[in-house]
Amino acid sequence: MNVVARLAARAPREEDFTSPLRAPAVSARIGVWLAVCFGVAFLTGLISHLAQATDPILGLPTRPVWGYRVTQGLHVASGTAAIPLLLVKLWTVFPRLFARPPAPSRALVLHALERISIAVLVGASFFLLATGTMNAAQWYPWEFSFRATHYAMAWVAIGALLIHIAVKLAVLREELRTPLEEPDRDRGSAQPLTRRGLVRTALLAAGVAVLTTAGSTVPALRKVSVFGVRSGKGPAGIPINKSARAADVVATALDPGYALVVVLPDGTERSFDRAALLALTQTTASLPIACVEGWSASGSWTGVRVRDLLAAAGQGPGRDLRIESLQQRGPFRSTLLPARFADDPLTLLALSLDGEALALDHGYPCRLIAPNRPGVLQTKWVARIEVL
Ligand SMILES: Nc1nc2c(c(=O)[nH]1)N[C@H]1C(S)=C(S)[C@@H](COP(=O)(O)O)O[C@H]1N2
Ligand SMILES: [Mo]
Repeated sequence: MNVVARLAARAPREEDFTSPLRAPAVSARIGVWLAVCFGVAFLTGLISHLAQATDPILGLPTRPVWGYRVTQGLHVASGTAAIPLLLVKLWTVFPRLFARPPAPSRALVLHALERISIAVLVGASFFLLATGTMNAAQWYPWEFSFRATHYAMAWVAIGALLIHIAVKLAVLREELRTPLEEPDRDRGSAQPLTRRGLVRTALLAAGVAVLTTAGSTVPALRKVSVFGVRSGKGPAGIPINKSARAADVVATALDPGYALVVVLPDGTERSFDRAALLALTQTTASLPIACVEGWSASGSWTGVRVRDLLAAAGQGPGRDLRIESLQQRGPFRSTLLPARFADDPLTLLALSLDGEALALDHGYPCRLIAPNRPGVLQTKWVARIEVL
């Protein structure tokens, strides 16, 4: 016998796994919940990806102001809920790994194709849930671009999921109609957990996973969200992602010679020091910072409307803007502000937060804050605004 044949003879068989909890009726029910979580995560992920598009035509509308806060909160919550569901689902179908393939025939080809689509689905799902969780925890032990890779993998996962659902649709329908408990099940069985109990436990675990993390975005859950990252810490109760020190802007932000430069399309430059910004009409807006990582917090920001600043510099509305930070390095030092955001009455260059001068870590001397815009685009320590 060759090595492969010997190993195959020693490997367990599908029939060797005897737990009555591993029933297709259980897999089907958990699968439905899992599909709901994946569907929500996929759609909200598309919204997030669109919101960060570099083309000003794409991207989100400016209302509702809390839109991205809700969609991104849902994105992270549905991904989090999917983790225990996926683990339980995989446990219920684990013995299928040891099913012996059919003899070479058309059936074998179909079998192989189905197995490959499942391998892709499971691999992509693990990748998405793991990298998403690590991103929410701000841990990037990889070299690739998180956003591009997570996005590409989402298409792989959703494609494999649709194939999987299509292949299993008949079985799924049938199993969802099958009662969870076996009718002849001995009431006094030694098995401590019933199938219904397993499904409930999986859903409960998903609920607990969400409740213990969602406080990062739902203030009412803060006390129970023991795993919530960045909940309510930081000046004015708004967390800090990148500190002034980490961005290496402490000296330039505190420099008494600081002035914001507005560059007009003809190349002329207008400078505004902080006193000049404070002398312009001040507007207050209550707007959230909603980070892609799923945390969010609302603040009362006061400062100059971007459109008022442009008017003071002699520039009318309708133009896309490039916003640049004092920060010299890093992907978030510069962002594009499409015209619809620039012209919006709620888009501010904030000078203060909750009635106090902006903290250095929140972007002093001034930071961008716009409605329904991902946190990653709310540029801090603004140095230069270029009219495009
Ligand atoms: N210049 C600059 N602005 C930035 C960032 C940055 O790294 N550099 N981080 C962004 C991210 S990812 C978020 S979520 C918000 C957080 O703002 P806060 O630290 O004031 O809460 O700032 C954004 N603005
Ligand atoms: Mo962020």
